[in-house]
Amino acid sequence: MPPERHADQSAPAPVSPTGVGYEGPRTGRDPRGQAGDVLTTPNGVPLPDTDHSLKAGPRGPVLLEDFHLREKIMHFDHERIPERVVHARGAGAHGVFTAYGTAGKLTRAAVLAEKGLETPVFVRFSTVLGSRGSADTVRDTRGFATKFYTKEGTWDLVGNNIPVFFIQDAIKFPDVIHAGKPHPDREIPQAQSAHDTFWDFVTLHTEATHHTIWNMSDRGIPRSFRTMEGFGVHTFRLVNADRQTCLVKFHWKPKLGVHSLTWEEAQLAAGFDPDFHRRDLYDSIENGAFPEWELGVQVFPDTPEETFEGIDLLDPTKMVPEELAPVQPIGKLVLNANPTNFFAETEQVAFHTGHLVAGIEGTNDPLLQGRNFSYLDTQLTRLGGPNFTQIPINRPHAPVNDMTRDGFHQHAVHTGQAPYTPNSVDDGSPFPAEWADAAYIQVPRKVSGEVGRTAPASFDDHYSQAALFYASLTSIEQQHIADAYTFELGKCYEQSIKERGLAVLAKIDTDLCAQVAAGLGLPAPAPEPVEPGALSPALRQIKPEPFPIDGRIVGVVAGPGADLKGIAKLRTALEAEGALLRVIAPHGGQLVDGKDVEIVERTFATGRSIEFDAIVVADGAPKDGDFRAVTMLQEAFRHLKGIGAWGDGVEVLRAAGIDPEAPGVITGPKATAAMAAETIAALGMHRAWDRTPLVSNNVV
Ligand code: HDD
Repeated sequence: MPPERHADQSAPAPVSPTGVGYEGPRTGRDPRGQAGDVLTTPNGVPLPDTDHSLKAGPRGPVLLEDFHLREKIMHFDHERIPERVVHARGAGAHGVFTAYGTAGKLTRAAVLAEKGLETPVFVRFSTVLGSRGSADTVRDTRGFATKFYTKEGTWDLVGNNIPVFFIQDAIKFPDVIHAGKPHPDREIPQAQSAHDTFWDFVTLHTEATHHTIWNMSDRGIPRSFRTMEGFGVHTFRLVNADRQTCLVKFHWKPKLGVHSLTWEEAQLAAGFDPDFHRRDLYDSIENGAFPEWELGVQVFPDTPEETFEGIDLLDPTKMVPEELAPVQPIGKLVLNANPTNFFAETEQVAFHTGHLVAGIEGTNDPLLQGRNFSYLDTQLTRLGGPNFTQIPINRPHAPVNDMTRDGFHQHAVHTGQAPYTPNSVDDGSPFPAEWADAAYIQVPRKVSGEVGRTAPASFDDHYSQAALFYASLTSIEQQHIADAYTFELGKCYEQSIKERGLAVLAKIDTDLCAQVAAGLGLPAPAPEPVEPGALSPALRQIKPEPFPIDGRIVGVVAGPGADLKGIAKLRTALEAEGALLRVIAPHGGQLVDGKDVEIVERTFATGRSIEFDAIVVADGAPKDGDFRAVTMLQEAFRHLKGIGAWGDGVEVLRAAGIDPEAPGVITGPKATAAMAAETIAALGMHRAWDRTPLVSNNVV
């Protein structure tokens, strides 16, 4: 069930960006407006005027007695709160998690174990390095944080779209972030890893190698939040009703498959639509194309060594290939409602790795243990005090009966006289919970060891899984990695940093190292590749099978005189599959042909290839060679998108230098059902990968 929505949340009126659909000024109450008829102060005092300050005569000085002026400006002056120290840029949505019941043997946490149980959730996706106003499509890791409002209290799964992390011990977190954030003197570059300090750190601190190669892969530039995998990264411990334990790694698998932008698309989007991912999430939910993921677990026996097939489960720079431990589906997440207010929900939501419920525990992963401190601590500055669990978006959906009191922004009016235990004054309440209901009780485990700033020997292997990742990918994905390293190291100024970057690559793959060295114009160091072990094809995101196309967008280039009946036919076929069609024309407004009418949703001025997953030219589209239309088509071709044309639209393709016989180009005399089916098939494959040899290097 979608969460109940206040009137403010109703979808915007269907007015096109070009003004079509506008029916004149609204009459009556706008359902999206604030509730209440009369303007008041924050204290509820009705106001006749909020446009003029109180003055001694029209040209006179403003009077100190203008309470309204002072209150209004005072509040405005304090509207901003500190942005998150990392993951400042994000977008969120409400949804529902439904357990399949398949985890019943593993955990007593009802949220995962109880078949069919629906738990409300709020999810926030983010980039890591950029500020709140930075672009969505930069190369970076993405955050994937889920707050489960379970009946037994709140559980937060604070993950990323990459299964491993840069560091093995939380004590290094300030270092890696200081290196990745903009340089402290000039505060540039914004939201980028392509600069000296980042590469300085990751080439000196080589445990970052594995995460870095994932960032350089297509995972660093997702097509959409909806097409990202999510990972809990750490190993967690599940406890069942019989107090038996197992170790697990959490995986979110997107229904639409894992897909990425091309590098050129990512760069174009950062300029043409810096809100690219945020918009996609919002629009797809408004369009009813609800983003969906399956939650799965890799399950490992809880042995004293805490290893699986030789892989140290406490090392967050290591993953476990799915071929060794398949991901077992345990539930489904559907995001079905946008926030009502960005600040109140997306900005104020506070996640915490220590928010665990009965049946789910952490492990001794030193990165996780440090996080368990940081996520509480950071909210004190960000949300201004210790009572942030009382902010509406953070409120548990379980009864709260704690003994914390007072503090800044205390909203509860606590009753009783004895916020301590044991007590007799309040009849001894609250009473300790039964084991079956309670969390934060460890299944007894022995702890021993010499105190020291140390790490296990297995943490010294920094390269084998980076080599495994690279070796497991398709040659197209490998090429993208080589291009990304060449770009990023090429942006560094220090020669020694580039050389160290190559020395790291020499351990991952000889050919990769040689390619990057050639791109940098430096000699390749002597190869010393480590053994990658058995390959893991599950790591590939280019797959042979098609994925659903919900929310994918096809742009149709048209204009006065275009075949509107053909456009309508194509739209019907696409909408039946959950995709959308947008008409692109030289000017805004409508295209009319007798009774047929098409609303122009993008003009040659406002449209750009990046927002379309395929572009089709209609019969009768303009043939004046408008460079904007030509650019759009050429970009779509370069980015391996589905391209189509019917009737004399094919001439427009030819004039743009596009060979109608090229792979992934769909043409025909009319907009037939067969043509629509081919377009749908092309969208399902995400890109026409076999066109790759025809397009120039370093852009896709
Ligand atoms: Fe973190 C935010 C994910 C390591 C300290 N982190 C934050 C968010 C995500 C992650 C998704 C954004 C939450 C939101 O949307 O509000 N972080 C991770 C993952 C990590 C990781 C997957 C490694 C596996 N983080 C990590 C370490 C530390 C932190 C080692 C500190 C020792 N992270 C923070 C933080 C943030 C945060 C400073 C900033 C804002 C916030 O927590 O609420 O506490």
